[in-house]
Amino acid sequence: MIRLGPRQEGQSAPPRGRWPRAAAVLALAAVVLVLSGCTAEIAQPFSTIAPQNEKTEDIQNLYKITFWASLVVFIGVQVAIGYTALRFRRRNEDRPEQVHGSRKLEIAWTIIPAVILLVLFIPTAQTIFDHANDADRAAASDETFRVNVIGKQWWWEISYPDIPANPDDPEAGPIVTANEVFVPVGANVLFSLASNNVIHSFWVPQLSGKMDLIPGHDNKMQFVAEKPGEYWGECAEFCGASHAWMRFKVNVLPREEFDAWVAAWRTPPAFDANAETADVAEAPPAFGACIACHRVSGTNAQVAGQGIAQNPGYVDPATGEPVPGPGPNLTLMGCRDTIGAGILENTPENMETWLKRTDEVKEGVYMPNYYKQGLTDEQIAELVDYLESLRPADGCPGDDLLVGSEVAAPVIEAQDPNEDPGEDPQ
Ligand code: HEC
Ligand SMILES: [Cu+2]
Repeated sequence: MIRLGPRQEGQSAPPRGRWPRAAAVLALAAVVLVLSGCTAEIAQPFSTIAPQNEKTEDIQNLYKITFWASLVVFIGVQVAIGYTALRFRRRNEDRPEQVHGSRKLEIAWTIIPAVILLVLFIPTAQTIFDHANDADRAAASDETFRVNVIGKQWWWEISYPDIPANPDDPEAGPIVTANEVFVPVGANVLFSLASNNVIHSFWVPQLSGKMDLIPGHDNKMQFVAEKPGEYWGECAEFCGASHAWMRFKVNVLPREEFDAWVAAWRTPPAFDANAETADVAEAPPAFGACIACHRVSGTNAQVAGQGIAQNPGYVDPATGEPVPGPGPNLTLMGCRDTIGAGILENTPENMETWLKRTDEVKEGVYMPNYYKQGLTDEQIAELVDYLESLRPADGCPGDDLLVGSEVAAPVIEAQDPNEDPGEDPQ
Protein backbone atom coordinates (compact mmCIF):
# COMPACT_ATOMS: atom_id res chain seq x y z
CA MET A 1 0.00 0.00 0.00
CA ILE A 2 1.17 3.48 -0.77
CA ARG A 3 0.64 6.02 1.93
CA LEU A 4 -0.18 9.47 0.70
CA GLY A 5 0.78 11.25 3.86
CA PRO A 6 1.02 10.75 7.56
CA ARG A 7 -2.22 9.78 9.24
CA GLN A 8 -3.78 12.84 10.74
CA GLU A 9 -4.25 13.45 14.39
CA GLY A 10 -7.45 11.94 15.71
CA GLN A 11 -8.04 9.87 12.56
CA SER A 12 -9.57 6.50 13.20
CA ALA A 13 -9.75 3.27 11.22
CA PRO A 14 -12.50 3.15 8.54
CA PRO A 15 -15.87 2.30 10.03
CA ARG A 16 -17.28 -1.15 9.46
CA GLY A 17 -20.85 -2.26 8.92
CA ARG A 18 -22.99 -0.36 6.40
CA TRP A 19 -20.34 0.25 3.73
CA PRO A 20 -18.87 -3.18 3.27
CA ARG A 21 -22.36 -4.65 2.94
CA ALA A 22 -23.31 -2.20 0.19
CA ALA A 23 -20.03 -2.92 -1.56
CA ALA A 24 -20.65 -6.67 -1.35
CA VAL A 25 -24.13 -6.28 -2.88
CA LEU A 26 -22.70 -4.13 -5.69
CA ALA A 27 -19.92 -6.58 -6.38
CA LEU A 28 -22.38 -9.45 -6.50
CA ALA A 29 -24.62 -7.53 -8.92
CA ALA A 30 -21.60 -6.84 -11.13
CA VAL A 31 -20.61 -10.50 -11.17
CA VAL A 32 -24.16 -11.58 -12.05
CA LEU A 33 -24.30 -9.02 -14.85
CA VAL A 34 -20.97 -10.11 -16.27
CA LEU A 35 -21.83 -13.80 -16.13
CA SER A 36 -25.27 -13.35 -17.68
CA GLY A 37 -23.58 -11.49 -20.57
CA CYS A 38 -21.18 -14.37 -21.08
CA THR A 39 -23.75 -17.12 -21.23
CA ALA A 40 -26.35 -15.36 -23.39
CA GLU A 41 -27.10 -17.29 -26.57
CA ILE A 42 -26.24 -14.94 -29.40
CA ALA A 43 -28.06 -15.46 -32.69
CA GLN A 44 -27.64 -11.97 -34.08
CA PRO A 45 -26.17 -12.16 -37.59
CA PHE A 46 -24.03 -9.08 -37.07
CA SER A 47 -22.89 -9.98 -33.59
CA THR A 48 -19.14 -10.00 -33.29
CA ILE A 49 -19.14 -12.31 -30.30
CA ALA A 50 -20.60 -15.41 -31.92
CA PRO A 51 -17.59 -16.74 -33.87
CA GLN A 52 -18.32 -19.52 -36.35
CA ASN A 53 -14.83 -20.41 -37.55
CA GLU A 54 -11.19 -20.36 -36.54
CA LYS A 55 -10.51 -16.81 -37.75
CA THR A 56 -13.28 -15.31 -35.68
CA GLU A 57 -12.34 -17.52 -32.70
CA ASP A 58 -8.90 -15.87 -32.83
CA ILE A 59 -10.53 -12.45 -32.82
CA GLN A 60 -12.85 -13.51 -30.01
CA ASN A 61 -9.81 -14.50 -27.97
CA LEU A 62 -8.37 -11.00 -28.35
CA TYR A 63 -11.70 -9.65 -27.23
CA LYS A 64 -11.62 -11.89 -24.17
CA ILE A 65 -8.12 -10.76 -23.23
CA THR A 66 -9.22 -7.14 -23.59
CA PHE A 67 -12.37 -7.79 -21.61
CA TRP A 68 -10.62 -9.46 -18.68
CA ALA A 69 -7.83 -6.89 -18.66
CA SER A 70 -10.44 -4.13 -18.57
CA LEU A 71 -12.29 -5.89 -15.80
CA VAL A 72 -9.14 -6.14 -13.68
CA VAL A 73 -8.40 -2.46 -14.28
CA PHE A 74 -11.99 -1.52 -13.53
CA ILE A 75 -12.08 -3.44 -10.27
CA GLY A 76 -8.65 -2.11 -9.29
CA VAL A 77 -9.74 1.46 -9.89
CA GLN A 78 -13.05 1.02 -8.07
CA VAL A 79 -11.37 -0.58 -5.07
CA ALA A 80 -8.76 2.19 -4.98
CA ILE A 81 -11.47 4.85 -5.16
CA GLY A 82 -13.55 3.13 -2.49
CA TYR A 83 -10.58 2.65 -0.22
CA THR A 84 -9.37 6.22 -0.60
CA ALA A 85 -12.82 7.66 -0.09
CA LEU A 86 -13.34 5.72 3.11
CA ARG A 87 -9.84 5.75 4.50
CA PHE A 88 -9.11 9.42 3.89
CA ARG A 89 -12.53 10.92 4.14
CA ARG A 90 -12.93 14.31 5.71
CA ARG A 91 -13.22 14.12 9.46
CA ASN A 92 -12.62 17.67 10.61
CA GLU A 93 -12.19 21.20 9.28
CA ASP A 94 -8.39 20.98 9.16
CA ARG A 95 -6.79 21.35 5.78
CA PRO A 96 -4.92 18.07 5.17
CA GLU A 97 -1.23 18.11 4.54
CA GLN A 98 -0.54 18.87 0.86
CA VAL A 99 1.63 16.38 -1.02
CA HIS A 100 3.42 17.09 -4.29
CA GLY A 101 4.91 14.32 -6.36
CA SER A 102 5.58 10.76 -5.38
CA ARG A 103 8.29 8.79 -7.13
CA LYS A 104 6.75 5.46 -6.17
CA LEU A 105 3.40 6.45 -7.63
CA GLU A 106 4.92 7.86 -10.80
CA ILE A 107 6.80 4.64 -11.40
CA ALA A 108 3.76 2.50 -10.62
CA TRP A 109 1.44 4.30 -12.96
CA THR A 110 3.98 4.22 -15.74
CA ILE A 111 4.78 0.53 -15.42
CA ILE A 112 1.24 -0.80 -14.89
CA PRO A 113 -0.24 0.73 -18.08
CA ALA A 114 2.85 -0.34 -20.02
CA VAL A 115 2.29 -3.91 -18.87
CA ILE A 116 -1.40 -3.71 -19.76
CA LEU A 117 -0.54 -2.38 -23.21
CA LEU A 118 1.91 -5.22 -23.78
CA VAL A 119 -0.67 -7.76 -22.67
CA LEU A 120 -3.04 -6.34 -25.30
CA PHE A 121 -0.50 -5.58 -28.00
CA ILE A 122 1.47 -8.82 -28.24
CA PRO A 123 -1.44 -11.20 -28.95
CA THR A 124 -3.12 -8.61 -31.20
CA ALA A 125 -0.04 -8.13 -33.36
CA GLN A 126 0.51 -11.88 -33.42
CA THR A 127 -3.05 -12.50 -34.64
CA ILE A 128 -2.81 -9.80 -37.29
CA PHE A 129 0.41 -11.27 -38.67
CA ASP A 130 -0.89 -14.84 -38.44
CA HIS A 131 -3.96 -13.92 -40.45
CA ALA A 132 -1.92 -12.04 -43.02
CA ASN A 133 0.40 -15.04 -43.37
CA ASP A 134 -2.59 -17.34 -43.83
CA ALA A 135 -3.74 -15.15 -46.71
CA ASP A 136 -0.24 -15.20 -48.24
CA ARG A 137 -0.07 -18.97 -47.95
CA ALA A 138 -3.50 -19.30 -49.54
CA ALA A 139 -2.41 -17.03 -52.39
CA ALA A 140 0.58 -19.29 -53.06
CA SER A 141 -1.40 -22.52 -52.96
CA ASP A 142 -3.19 -24.39 -55.77
CA GLU A 143 -5.83 -25.69 -53.39
CA THR A 144 -7.22 -22.25 -52.70
CA PHE A 145 -10.80 -21.31 -53.53
CA ARG A 146 -10.53 -17.82 -54.99
CA VAL A 147 -13.20 -15.16 -54.86
CA ASN A 148 -12.75 -11.65 -56.24
CA VAL A 149 -14.77 -8.93 -54.59
CA ILE A 150 -15.18 -5.39 -55.86
CA GLY A 151 -16.85 -2.88 -53.59
CA LYS A 152 -19.27 -0.68 -55.54
CA GLN A 153 -21.56 2.09 -54.41
CA TRP A 154 -23.49 0.40 -52.74
CA TRP A 155 -23.27 -3.24 -53.58
CA TRP A 156 -20.71 -6.00 -54.05
CA GLU A 157 -19.58 -7.55 -57.28
CA ILE A 158 -18.46 -11.12 -56.70
CA SER A 159 -16.55 -13.17 -59.26
CA TYR A 160 -14.83 -16.53 -59.27
CA PRO A 161 -11.61 -16.28 -61.34
CA ASP A 162 -11.19 -20.07 -61.43
CA ILE A 163 -14.77 -20.87 -62.44
CA PRO A 164 -15.45 -19.99 -66.08
CA ALA A 165 -18.91 -18.81 -67.04
CA ASN A 166 -18.69 -21.14 -70.01
CA PRO A 167 -16.12 -23.94 -69.82
CA ASP A 168 -16.06 -24.16 -73.65
CA ASP A 169 -15.46 -20.46 -74.15
CA PRO A 170 -12.59 -18.88 -72.22
CA GLU A 171 -13.57 -15.49 -73.67
CA ALA A 172 -16.76 -15.56 -71.63
CA GLY A 173 -14.84 -14.78 -68.44
CA PRO A 174 -15.60 -16.03 -64.97
CA ILE A 175 -18.91 -16.48 -63.19
CA VAL A 176 -20.00 -13.12 -61.80
CA THR A 177 -22.70 -12.43 -59.28
CA ALA A 178 -23.57 -9.81 -56.68
CA ASN A 179 -24.25 -9.43 -52.99
CA GLU A 180 -24.24 -13.15 -52.29
CA VAL A 181 -21.01 -15.09 -52.05
CA PHE A 182 -21.35 -18.86 -52.48
CA VAL A 183 -18.52 -21.02 -51.15
CA PRO A 184 -18.19 -24.75 -50.55
CA VAL A 185 -17.97 -25.78 -46.91
CA GLY A 186 -14.42 -26.47 -45.75
CA ALA A 187 -12.83 -24.64 -48.68
CA ASN A 188 -9.79 -22.49 -48.01
CA VAL A 189 -11.32 -19.28 -49.32
CA LEU A 190 -9.12 -16.40 -50.44
CA PHE A 191 -10.83 -13.10 -51.10
CA SER A 192 -9.13 -10.60 -53.32
CA LEU A 193 -10.59 -7.24 -52.35
CA ALA A 194 -10.62 -4.23 -54.65
CA SER A 195 -12.55 -1.04 -55.32
CA ASN A 196 -12.87 1.29 -58.30
CA ASN A 197 -14.54 4.11 -56.42
CA VAL A 198 -14.21 4.93 -52.73
CA ILE A 199 -12.90 2.84 -49.85
CA HIS A 200 -15.17 0.08 -48.56
CA SER A 201 -14.56 -2.59 -45.95
CA PHE A 202 -15.45 -6.25 -46.24
CA TRP A 203 -16.69 -7.77 -43.02
CA VAL A 204 -18.52 -10.98 -42.17
CA PRO A 205 -18.68 -10.67 -38.38
CA GLN A 206 -19.03 -14.40 -37.74
CA LEU A 207 -16.41 -15.52 -40.29
CA SER A 208 -13.83 -12.77 -40.66
CA GLY A 209 -12.26 -9.61 -39.43
CA LYS A 210 -12.56 -6.39 -41.42
CA MET A 211 -10.46 -5.69 -44.50
CA ASP A 212 -10.59 -2.53 -46.57
CA LEU A 213 -11.19 -2.41 -50.32
CA ILE A 214 -9.00 0.42 -51.51
CA PRO A 215 -8.90 1.90 -55.02
CA GLY A 216 -5.56 1.05 -56.63
CA HIS A 217 -4.54 -1.42 -53.96
CA ASP A 218 -5.70 -5.03 -53.76
CA ASN A 219 -6.08 -6.57 -50.33
CA LYS A 220 -6.34 -10.21 -49.42
CA MET A 221 -8.32 -12.04 -46.79
CA GLN A 222 -8.53 -15.74 -46.08
CA PHE A 223 -10.84 -17.93 -44.04
CA VAL A 224 -12.30 -21.39 -43.95
CA ALA A 225 -16.05 -21.58 -43.56
CA GLU A 226 -16.43 -24.60 -41.35
CA LYS A 227 -20.21 -24.94 -41.04
CA PRO A 228 -22.85 -24.76 -43.78
CA GLY A 229 -25.21 -21.87 -43.33
CA GLU A 230 -25.75 -18.27 -44.30
CA TYR A 231 -23.64 -15.55 -42.80
CA TRP A 232 -24.37 -11.87 -43.14
CA GLY A 233 -21.71 -9.35 -43.99
CA GLU A 234 -21.70 -5.61 -44.37
CA CYS A 235 -19.58 -2.72 -45.47
CA ALA A 236 -17.63 -1.47 -42.48
CA GLU A 237 -16.17 1.74 -43.91
CA PHE A 238 -18.36 4.75 -44.54
CA CYS A 239 -18.67 4.99 -48.33
CA GLY A 240 -21.49 7.42 -49.05
CA ALA A 241 -25.24 7.83 -48.83
CA SER A 242 -26.26 4.17 -48.76
CA HIS A 243 -23.27 2.80 -46.89
CA ALA A 244 -25.61 1.35 -44.28
CA TRP A 245 -27.34 -0.63 -47.04
CA MET A 246 -24.34 -2.34 -48.45
CA ARG A 247 -24.90 -5.77 -47.04
CA PHE A 248 -24.08 -9.16 -48.42
CA LYS A 249 -24.24 -12.78 -47.52
CA VAL A 250 -21.81 -15.64 -47.50
CA ASN A 251 -23.67 -18.85 -48.27
CA VAL A 252 -21.64 -21.84 -47.20
CA LEU A 253 -22.86 -24.92 -49.05
CA PRO A 254 -21.86 -28.58 -49.16
CA ARG A 255 -19.77 -29.18 -52.26
CA GLU A 256 -22.53 -30.80 -54.33
CA GLU A 257 -24.91 -27.91 -53.59
CA PHE A 258 -22.23 -25.47 -54.61
CA ASP A 259 -21.68 -27.36 -57.87
CA ALA A 260 -25.43 -27.26 -58.44
CA TRP A 261 -25.32 -23.49 -58.01
CA VAL A 262 -22.54 -23.21 -60.61
CA ALA A 263 -24.50 -25.44 -63.01
CA ALA A 264 -27.63 -23.35 -62.46
CA TRP A 265 -25.69 -20.16 -63.12
CA ARG A 266 -24.50 -21.58 -66.43
CA THR A 267 -27.95 -22.74 -67.49
CA PRO A 268 -29.75 -20.14 -69.61
CA PRO A 269 -32.91 -18.82 -67.98
CA ALA A 270 -36.06 -20.65 -68.91
CA PHE A 271 -37.64 -17.40 -70.05
CA ASP A 272 -35.16 -17.25 -72.90
CA ALA A 273 -35.74 -20.44 -74.84
CA ASN A 274 -33.01 -19.85 -77.38
CA ALA A 275 -29.53 -19.83 -75.85
CA GLU A 276 -27.75 -20.58 -79.16
CA THR A 277 -28.74 -17.32 -80.77
CA ALA A 278 -28.70 -15.55 -77.41
CA ASP A 279 -32.09 -14.25 -78.23
CA VAL A 280 -33.76 -12.24 -75.50
CA ALA A 281 -36.98 -11.90 -77.42
CA GLU A 282 -38.56 -13.76 -74.52
CA ALA A 283 -37.49 -11.08 -72.09
CA PRO A 284 -39.94 -8.22 -71.87
CA PRO A 285 -39.02 -5.43 -74.32
CA ALA A 286 -38.75 -3.00 -71.39
CA PHE A 287 -35.67 -4.93 -70.27
CA GLY A 288 -33.90 -3.25 -73.18
CA ALA A 289 -33.52 -0.21 -70.92
CA CYS A 290 -31.72 -2.30 -68.34
CA ILE A 291 -29.03 -4.10 -70.33
CA ALA A 292 -26.71 -1.10 -70.39
CA CYS A 293 -26.08 -1.88 -66.73
CA HIS A 294 -27.17 -5.46 -66.11
CA ARG A 295 -26.09 -8.78 -67.56
CA VAL A 296 -28.01 -12.04 -67.54
CA SER A 297 -26.02 -15.10 -68.50
CA GLY A 298 -27.38 -17.16 -71.37
CA THR A 299 -29.09 -14.15 -72.97
CA ASN A 300 -27.81 -11.35 -75.14
CA ALA A 301 -27.82 -9.01 -72.14
CA GLN A 302 -24.02 -9.04 -72.18
CA VAL A 303 -22.94 -5.48 -72.81
CA ALA A 304 -22.89 -4.01 -69.31
CA GLY A 305 -19.48 -3.27 -67.88
CA GLN A 306 -18.14 -5.64 -65.24
CA GLY A 307 -15.03 -5.85 -63.16
CA ILE A 308 -12.70 -3.15 -62.01
CA ALA A 309 -12.94 -0.90 -65.07
CA GLN A 310 -15.57 1.71 -64.38
CA ASN A 311 -17.57 3.00 -67.30
CA PRO A 312 -19.94 5.86 -66.65
CA GLY A 313 -23.39 4.34 -66.65
CA TYR A 314 -25.51 7.26 -67.68
CA VAL A 315 -25.74 11.00 -67.45
CA ASP A 316 -28.05 12.10 -64.69
CA PRO A 317 -30.56 14.43 -66.39
CA ALA A 318 -30.94 16.38 -63.16
CA THR A 319 -27.27 17.30 -62.75
CA GLY A 320 -25.76 16.55 -66.16
CA GLU A 321 -23.10 14.52 -64.32
CA PRO A 322 -22.09 11.02 -65.40
CA VAL A 323 -22.91 8.50 -62.69
CA PRO A 324 -21.20 5.15 -62.17
CA GLY A 325 -23.51 2.89 -64.05
CA PRO A 326 -22.98 -0.82 -64.37
CA GLY A 327 -25.08 -2.67 -61.89
CA PRO A 328 -25.20 -6.20 -60.52
CA ASN A 329 -25.13 -9.22 -62.81
CA LEU A 330 -28.73 -10.41 -62.59
CA THR A 331 -28.14 -14.08 -63.47
CA LEU A 332 -30.19 -16.19 -61.01
CA MET A 333 -31.76 -12.98 -59.64
CA GLY A 334 -34.81 -15.07 -58.70
CA CYS A 335 -32.61 -16.96 -56.23
CA ARG A 336 -31.27 -13.90 -54.41
CA ASP A 337 -32.56 -13.49 -50.89
CA THR A 338 -32.48 -9.71 -51.06
CA ILE A 339 -32.77 -6.84 -53.51
CA GLY A 340 -30.38 -3.89 -53.45
CA ALA A 341 -27.65 -5.29 -51.18
CA GLY A 342 -29.95 -6.21 -48.32
CA ILE A 343 -32.38 -3.31 -48.37
CA LEU A 344 -35.45 -5.37 -49.37
CA GLU A 345 -36.30 -9.02 -49.10
CA ASN A 346 -36.58 -10.55 -52.56
CA THR A 347 -40.32 -10.97 -53.18
CA PRO A 348 -42.36 -9.99 -56.27
CA GLU A 349 -44.01 -7.17 -54.27
CA ASN A 350 -40.65 -5.82 -53.19
CA MET A 351 -39.29 -6.13 -56.72
CA GLU A 352 -42.15 -3.94 -57.86
CA THR A 353 -41.26 -1.47 -55.12
CA TRP A 354 -37.62 -1.54 -56.20
CA LEU A 355 -38.48 -0.78 -59.81
CA LYS A 356 -41.11 1.85 -59.03
CA ARG A 357 -39.40 3.65 -56.18
CA THR A 358 -35.74 2.83 -56.70
CA ASP A 359 -34.41 6.19 -55.58
CA GLU A 360 -36.72 6.41 -52.59
CA VAL A 361 -35.94 2.90 -51.41
CA LYS A 362 -32.20 3.40 -51.60
CA GLU A 363 -30.73 6.82 -50.95
CA GLY A 364 -28.42 7.99 -53.74
CA VAL A 365 -28.78 4.77 -55.75
CA TYR A 366 -26.98 4.71 -59.11
CA MET A 367 -29.91 3.13 -60.89
CA PRO A 368 -32.41 5.39 -62.63
CA ASN A 369 -36.07 5.15 -61.76
CA TYR A 370 -37.57 4.04 -65.06
CA TYR A 371 -41.09 4.08 -63.68
CA LYS A 372 -40.82 7.80 -63.11
CA GLN A 373 -39.29 8.04 -66.58
CA GLY A 374 -42.34 6.47 -68.19
CA LEU A 375 -42.47 2.67 -67.87
CA THR A 376 -46.09 1.64 -67.39
CA ASP A 377 -47.50 -0.51 -64.57
CA GLU A 378 -47.85 -3.30 -67.10
CA GLN A 379 -44.24 -3.08 -68.19
CA ILE A 380 -43.09 -3.08 -64.57
CA ALA A 381 -45.22 -6.16 -63.88
CA GLU A 382 -43.56 -7.92 -66.84
CA LEU A 383 -40.12 -6.98 -65.58
CA VAL A 384 -40.97 -8.28 -62.11
CA ASP A 385 -42.14 -11.60 -63.59
CA TYR A 386 -39.02 -11.79 -65.71
CA LEU A 387 -36.59 -11.04 -62.87
CA GLU A 388 -38.27 -13.44 -60.47
CA SER A 389 -38.22 -16.14 -63.17
CA LEU A 390 -34.41 -16.00 -63.33
CA ARG A 391 -34.03 -19.17 -61.30
CA PRO A 392 -33.80 -22.89 -62.00
CA ALA A 393 -37.16 -24.58 -62.56
CA ASP A 394 -36.40 -27.13 -59.83
CA GLY A 395 -35.55 -24.62 -57.12
CA CYS A 396 -32.52 -22.62 -56.03
CA PRO A 397 -29.43 -24.54 -54.89
CA GLY A 398 -28.82 -24.27 -51.20
CA ASP A 399 -32.26 -22.89 -50.38
CA ASP A 400 -33.32 -25.85 -48.29
CA LEU A 401 -30.04 -25.87 -46.40
CA LEU A 402 -30.15 -22.27 -45.38
CA VAL A 403 -33.47 -22.56 -43.59
CA GLY A 404 -31.99 -24.14 -40.50
CA SER A 405 -29.14 -21.67 -40.37
CA GLU A 406 -27.91 -20.79 -36.92
CA VAL A 407 -27.90 -17.11 -37.70
CA ALA A 408 -31.19 -15.27 -37.82
CA ALA A 409 -31.75 -12.87 -40.69
CA PRO A 410 -32.19 -9.18 -39.98
CA VAL A 411 -35.68 -7.86 -40.46
CA ILE A 412 -36.11 -6.14 -43.80
CA GLU A 413 -39.12 -3.89 -44.13
CA ALA A 414 -41.42 -4.22 -47.09
CA GLN A 415 -43.13 -1.26 -48.69
CA ASP A 416 -46.18 -0.71 -50.81
CA PRO A 417 -45.08 0.72 -54.16
CA ASN A 418 -48.50 2.29 -54.63
CA GLU A 419 -48.75 4.08 -51.33
CA ASP A 420 -48.21 7.83 -51.26
CA PRO A 421 -44.65 8.30 -52.51
CA GLY A 422 -44.41 11.48 -50.47
CA GLU A 423 -43.99 9.38 -47.35
CA ASP A 424 -40.61 8.46 -46.01
CA PRO A 425 -39.95 5.00 -47.47
CA GLN A 426 -37.92 3.94 -44.47
C1 HEC B 1 -27.49 3.17 -65.17
C2 HEC B 1 -27.37 1.80 -64.79
C3 HEC B 1 -28.60 0.99 -64.47
C4 HEC B 1 -29.69 0.78 -65.27
C5 HEC B 1 -29.96 1.34 -66.65
C6 HEC B 1 -30.53 -0.13 -64.55
N1 HEC B 1 -29.96 -0.47 -63.35
FE1 HEC B 1 -30.64 -1.85 -62.06
N2 HEC B 1 -29.09 -1.44 -60.82
C7 HEC B 1 -28.09 -0.54 -61.06
C8 HEC B 1 -27.24 -0.44 -59.90
C9 HEC B 1 -26.03 0.47 -59.76
C10 HEC B 1 -27.76 -1.33 -58.95
C11 HEC B 1 -27.23 -1.59 -57.55
C12 HEC B 1 -27.94 -0.66 -56.62
C13 HEC B 1 -27.52 -0.81 -55.20
O1 HEC B 1 -27.77 -1.86 -54.60
O2 HEC B 1 -26.94 0.15 -54.65
C14 HEC B 1 -28.92 -1.95 -59.56
C15 HEC B 1 -29.68 -2.94 -58.94
C16 HEC B 1 -30.71 -3.61 -59.56
C17 HEC B 1 -31.39 -4.74 -58.99
C18 HEC B 1 -31.04 -5.42 -57.65
C19 HEC B 1 -29.93 -6.39 -57.87
C20 HEC B 1 -29.40 -7.05 -56.62
O3 HEC B 1 -28.39 -7.74 -56.71
O4 HEC B 1 -29.96 -6.88 -55.55
C21 HEC B 1 -32.35 -5.11 -59.86
C22 HEC B 1 -33.31 -6.26 -59.72
C23 HEC B 1 -32.27 -4.19 -60.97
N3 HEC B 1 -31.27 -3.30 -60.76
C24 HEC B 1 -33.12 -4.21 -62.06
C25 HEC B 1 -33.08 -3.28 -63.10
C26 HEC B 1 -34.06 -3.22 -64.17
C27 HEC B 1 -35.22 -4.16 -64.32
C28 HEC B 1 -33.68 -2.20 -64.98
C29 HEC B 1 -34.38 -1.66 -66.22
C30 HEC B 1 -35.70 -1.21 -66.03
C31 HEC B 1 -32.45 -1.62 -64.43
N4 HEC B 1 -32.13 -2.30 -63.28
C32 HEC B 1 -31.76 -0.59 -65.00
C33 HEC B 1 -27.89 0.18 -62.23
C34 HEC B 1 -28.78 0.21 -63.28
CU1 LIG C 1 -19.15 0.48 -48.77
